[in-house]
Amino acid sequence: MWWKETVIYQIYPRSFQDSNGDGIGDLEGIRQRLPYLKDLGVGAIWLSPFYKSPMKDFGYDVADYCDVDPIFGTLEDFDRLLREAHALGLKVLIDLVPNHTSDQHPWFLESRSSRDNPKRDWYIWKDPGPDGGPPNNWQSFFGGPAWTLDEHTGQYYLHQFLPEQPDLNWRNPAVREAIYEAMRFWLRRGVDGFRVDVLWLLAEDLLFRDEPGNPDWRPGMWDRGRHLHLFTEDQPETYAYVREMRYVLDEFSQPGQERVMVGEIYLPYPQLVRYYQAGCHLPFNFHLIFRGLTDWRPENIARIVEEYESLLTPWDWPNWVLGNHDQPRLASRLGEAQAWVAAMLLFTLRGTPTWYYGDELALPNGEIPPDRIQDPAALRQKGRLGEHGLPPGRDPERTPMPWDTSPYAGFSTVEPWLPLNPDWPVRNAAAQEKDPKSMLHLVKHLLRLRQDPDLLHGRYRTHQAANGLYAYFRGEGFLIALNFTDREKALDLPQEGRVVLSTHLDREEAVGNTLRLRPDEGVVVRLG
Ligand code: TEU
Ligand code: CA
Repeated sequence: MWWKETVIYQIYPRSFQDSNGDGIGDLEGIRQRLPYLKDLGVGAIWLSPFYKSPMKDFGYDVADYCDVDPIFGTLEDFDRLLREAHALGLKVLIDLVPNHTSDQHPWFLESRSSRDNPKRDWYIWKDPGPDGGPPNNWQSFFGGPAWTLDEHTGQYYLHQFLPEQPDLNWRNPAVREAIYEAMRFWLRRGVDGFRVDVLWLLAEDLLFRDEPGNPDWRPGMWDRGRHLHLFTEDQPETYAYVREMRYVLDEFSQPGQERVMVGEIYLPYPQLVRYYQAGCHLPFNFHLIFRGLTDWRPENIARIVEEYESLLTPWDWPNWVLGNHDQPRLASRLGEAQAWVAAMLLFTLRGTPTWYYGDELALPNGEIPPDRIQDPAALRQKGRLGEHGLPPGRDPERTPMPWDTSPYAGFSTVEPWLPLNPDWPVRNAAAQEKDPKSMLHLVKHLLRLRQDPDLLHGRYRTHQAANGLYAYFRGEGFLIALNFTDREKALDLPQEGRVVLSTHLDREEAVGNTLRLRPDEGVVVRLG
């Protein structure tokens, strides 16, 4: 099945390629860069939202599920992009944002117009609490209460994110059918599936109970962390909604042409894997992001991999992620040398990897002057979403793709919406293309190598996870050895083999019973 053998490349449309000189990336820009993606060797692209939107959360506030925002182009531009991607053999996933709409969506404008409007029940309205304040203690992801009072009708509406992103009422079958119709609109156009935004937040507790306090919360942490989310996350009803979405996808699926659902789900493994059973093809596994990159040691990474592998049934296909538009850049979290090692890890684990645009250049976090901050999450709450010592908000990981040394790095002809990485004159795709020892070339080599059936489908088995070294087998044919340190290491091999790829891109050679690894080196060994 294609989605088990592909690599998904995430594009943040605002930041990939501007084609009309307004400093903001667009669909036509992405189309022009398809050859780059084909040459890189990825098999699918996922586009973050490009729907009509007031852009309060840069497209995650949708005002029309069935149209393209003029900033990004037109429906014709989309169709052309899809057609050309398919002609190159690239699948296209788009971002579905079913949990909430924009407050400017016609559904919400109707819903808020009066208490007896037929669309009132499409959103979640509640009377004020006994003290006249919000109905309960639920907090938004972006700071402050998850409730905003609508003066005109005297009730509060729920929003897990910005007040400009009211939550839809998923218990209402008419709401569900409206979202499924939007899915069909894009499936008929030919999209290969959806990355579904905040899939684990679709339902909330029907009794609207207060959430219990989080004993680990300290002042200065994000508001959302004040409570344990027993009533706003991962409610049992959600599984039924996931199943219904899967039925919609299956209406349009044929063998070899499955339309797939990739679910954004930040949950511990035991809860995460239940989404497989509900029908989600790939519930995003973010554990390397939130437990791995924060504690980058072989013992820890091996535990993250083994726990996951042990919970999957033969029907569940694994997947791995190292970065996205909500998380600091990989290269800034690990340092460039270990980012290369992490790339080798991601592309040689069992399962479908998702790669964030620019990470193939080891793009660092952008430096955002205070007067150029764009991310609403950063503007609403100081510090980062829950983490310490990291840059404010999500702009640093959303800076424009540096293509070459022409003005504005070939991204645009004017100053881009976010600043380029300061080192763009040397760190750009064209420069790395010319340098056979660049990270770009490492990624290309890894993507070609992983076409081998053992790397695609062979089972995973840990060989060693100690002393700064992490080594594992894939199938019968491969051993991957990763040096997490900046010191030389040696590893005993169970059998002889051949180094077929080093992260240093400078050796291919036979190895006997001892494998020597240089500082920050990872290697793929073909056994036998
Ligand atoms: O993200 C949901 C989400 O949980 C993150 O914003 C989370 O708060 C952050 O990763 C913590 O570091 C999705 C989208 O990916 C995000 O861009 C949107 O802002 C959000 O939903 C609302 O649609
Ligand atoms: Ca543009």
